[in-house]
This record gives sequence, structure tokens and C-alpha cells, in this order.
Amino acid sequence: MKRRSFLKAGTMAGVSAVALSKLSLAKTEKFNPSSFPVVLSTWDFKLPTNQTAYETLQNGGTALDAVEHAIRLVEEDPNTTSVGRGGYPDRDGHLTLDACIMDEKGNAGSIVFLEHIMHPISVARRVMEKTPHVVLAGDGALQFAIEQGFKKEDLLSDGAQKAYHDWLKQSNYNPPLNEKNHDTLGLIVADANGNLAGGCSTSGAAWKMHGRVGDSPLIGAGLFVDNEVGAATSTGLGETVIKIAGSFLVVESMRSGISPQDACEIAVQRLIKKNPQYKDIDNFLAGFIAINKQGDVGAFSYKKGLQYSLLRDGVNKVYDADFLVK
Ligand code: SD4
Repeated sequence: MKRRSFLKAGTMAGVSAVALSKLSLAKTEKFNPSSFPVVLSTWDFKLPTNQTAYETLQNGGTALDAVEHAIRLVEEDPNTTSVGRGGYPDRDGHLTLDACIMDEKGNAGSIVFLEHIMHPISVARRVMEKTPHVVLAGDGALQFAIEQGFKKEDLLSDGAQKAYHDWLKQSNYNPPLNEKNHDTLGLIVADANGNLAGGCSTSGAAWKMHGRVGDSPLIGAGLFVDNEVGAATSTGLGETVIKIAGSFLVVESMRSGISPQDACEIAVQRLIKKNPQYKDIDNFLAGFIAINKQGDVGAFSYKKGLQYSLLRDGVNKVYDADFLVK
């Protein structure tokens, strides 16, 4: 079967989840320890992000610990303008942060619209581990973080303040993301036993409406982990990802035995079909990365530009993702 028709068949097959899950059971390959561990993350933050995850595993940490440690590294970098304390604010000048995390058991934690806390990923983990809930938002999330011992800080960096004041001169409200106002960190890890965990952290779209939340902290949209199947995370214009439950879609495609690469492509095809208004917008960006239980990886975006970092066999490399519009 040609690749295109295979992908089409895969998309259509997606309607019959029950039949597909049976298929995937039949197709499960044997665990090959030499394929693990694997660390896969969005973009190139020019920081030892994946290495931090890898070292955490080497030092006996779980996949969840690896995810948290690596994401914290980026969150505390003042020069990263899209994650954590270096992030650009919303159009009212508030830096509001979104993050979520999932472990191998399918537990999940998320914080949305959180201000003043340097490490949203760790707050998300505490939501998962210390509360009976999955999502905490805004002031409630802040109150919880403070109760948990996180420090309340004024996080807006000098660089972000300057960029905000520059933006205010035009105040051009342009939600579609471009290469200057995005770059969410989504990071998924398969440990030496192939157990999966993932996390996602972002300041969201720069100059967004106050209160806007994107895909990144939403379980099933910005991140999904199913330890029987695989894990996926997204980057780009969150509104388009939310509307197709993008990361869940990638994982469900993999459940049917489709490779991570093709599963990411299927999700991008679905995303643009359901969001045709972005088809011809120059700066529009959305894409996915994924790992399956065999340790295979995939990455795909709508247009050229998505990069991902892959650490395997102790070597970390940055790659350009394949894309739909050529
Ligand atoms: C959002 N998905 O808030 C995030 C932004 C992003 O790469 O991924 N940028 O919509």
C-alpha cells in the first residue's frame, strides 16, 4: 500500500476504536531493551534538557522524575521566552503559565493560568500527587502552590518587559503563532523498562488575551500518555490542537499499530481539516511528537519549522520534523 493511502486508511480506521485495540494487541512487538531509554522533546532550547532527563534516569529516577527535572531546567532559564520565568506576558502584561504532567499509571496533574511560580511543572505534579483533582487554575492554583512551599515571585524578566513594551506600541492582537512568539516544551520519556511519562510547560502564546489557556496543560490535547501504547505531545497554536484532542488522537492511532511518525501525520491532517481557516496563514504552526512502546519515535508539523530533540543511546541530537505543506 502506498504511504498516502495507508495514512488515509489509518485515519478511517480510527473510527472503530474497539476493533483497533484488538488489532494492536495482536501486533504488539517484543520488548527490546536496547531501544531504551528514549527522551524526546519539542524544539531546541539550547539547554541540556534531554540530558537532564537522561541523567535523572541514570541516577535511579523514574520517568516522571526525568520529565520534571528536565522541564524545570527550561522553566528557570530567563532567556527562554516561551516557558517559565522568561516567558512573554499576555496582552495585559501578566505572565501566566500552563503545565501538565502524566505518569506511567495514567495519573495526571495540570495547572492553568498560574502566575508568580517559577516551576509550574512541579505544581502540576503536586496536583497529581497531593490532591484528588487533575486541574487547578489561576488564584486557586497559586494558593495551592504556596501551601505546598513554592515561592511566590515576580517572574517577568527584563527581556520580557522590554518585548512587551515594544509590542504595546502597535498592540497588534495576532493570536496565530509565529517563530517569535511560541515554543512550548513538551517532553516525553521512556525509561530503561519502556515505561512512559510526559510533561508540557509553556507561557502560551505571547500577548494572548488575559485568561486564555492553550492546549499545553490540557490532558489529551497538549499531552497524552498511555503506558500500554505510547505518549505524545504537541506544540503550536493550541486552539487548533484542542479541537481535535490532538495528543490523544496520536496515541489512539498508535494503539491501532500505526507508527508514531504516521500517527503524528494523521493528527496534523485531521487538525488542518478541522481548522481550514489556518490553511494559508503564513506563520501558522502546529505539530506533534510521539514515542510508542517499542521506543520508535515520530514528529510531524503542518509546515516546515518544527524541530525536536531526541536522546537515544546517550546521544542527543536536534532534528527537523517532516511536514505536510511542501
Ligand atoms: C499554546 N501550544 O499555548 C501553546 C503554544 C506553543 O509552541 O506550543 N508554542 O497554544
